Amino acid sequence: MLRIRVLHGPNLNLLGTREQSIYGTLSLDALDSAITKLAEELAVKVDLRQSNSEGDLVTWIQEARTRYDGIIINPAAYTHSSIAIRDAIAAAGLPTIEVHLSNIHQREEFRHRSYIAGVALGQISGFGPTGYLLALRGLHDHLSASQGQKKTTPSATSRRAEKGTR
Ligand code: CA2
Repeated sequence: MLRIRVLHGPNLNLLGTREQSIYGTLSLDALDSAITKLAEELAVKVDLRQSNSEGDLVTWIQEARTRYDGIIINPAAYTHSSIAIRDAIAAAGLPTIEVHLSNIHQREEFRHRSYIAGVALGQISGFGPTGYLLALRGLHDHLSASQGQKKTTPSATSRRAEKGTR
């Protein structure tokens, strides 16, 4: 079973309570329920967490390296400032999808730059809560394809072993 860690950054605990014209009316709990429902359909184990602290996010990304197959993260405002989160994602070496509810490229100039995009498998921005579901499907397909390849494409070492050569 594929395991995916989903991380929500600072202030996303306020979803549905304020700034509804930008971030919509869905609460974080309702968003997590929608993600969990799709994960069940895809037979993916998801672990969902939110923190307002950069350190928590870094720790959870580090932990994911040995316990999960991929990460979905909305780093919220840390997208535009956190080299620590970028470095943690690069060090974890897991396929990671960056999600934003709003289209960050249509908003203020300071939101156009993402420190995360350069180490992410991809970025989804502007689709609201659906963005997380697109990310889950995309990461599921990516991981299934790469795991399938591992099973069907023998490594050079195993090819040599089969042939009895070195
Ligand atoms: O569009 C996104 O998902 C963002 O990551 C959201 C961040 C923002 O700093 C990024 O530029 C884009 C802000 C999250 C704050 O969420 C709130 C939700 C409800 C009420 C207030 C803030």
